[in-house]
Amino acid sequence: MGVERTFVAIKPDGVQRGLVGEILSRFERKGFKLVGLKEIIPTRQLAEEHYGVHRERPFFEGLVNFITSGPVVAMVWEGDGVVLSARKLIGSTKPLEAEPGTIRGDLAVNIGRNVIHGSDGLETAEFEIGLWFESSELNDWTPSDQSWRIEN
Ligand code: DAT
Ligand code: MG
Repeated sequence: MGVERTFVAIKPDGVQRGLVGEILSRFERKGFKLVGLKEIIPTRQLAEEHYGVHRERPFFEGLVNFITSGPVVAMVWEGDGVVLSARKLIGSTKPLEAEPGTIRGDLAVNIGRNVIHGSDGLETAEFEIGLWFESSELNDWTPSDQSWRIEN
């Protein structure tokens, strides 16, 4: 699979509902490494670029209004196969169809308030990380327990 990085964002509903710690801990417990983290209220321009593929969809305006309505917790997570795995942890776009055990399956009901975003592929991840973060905001680091997990 190989080491990857993905962009994950807790949307304004997740922040307003006090779910930041709950969501961060799911990625930590899974075993992924946090390499970037900040809280920002996105500008309209950032939101429109981020959701550019949905520009022609009827929900686009509402989506941009919502994502710019308050603080978003933006993150970059690193690990083996993290792009696809993060999408699995997050669950289906429609929270009522998301499996229990996933973030959306456990914590949301409304498609327009589905708590969290995760990049849908490697190329998207690269684009979104570059859009939301300066490279100086991302940290290369080695968890101190990493060697304990390697048999030698
Ligand atoms: P995902 O966030 O799972 O990648 P997406 O890229 O298809 O889903 O859509 C981006 C966001 O847009 C999604 O998280 C919530 C919103 N959205 C998607 N489809 C919608 C719809 N039919 N009505 C309202 N909001 C929608
Ligand atoms: Mg998407």
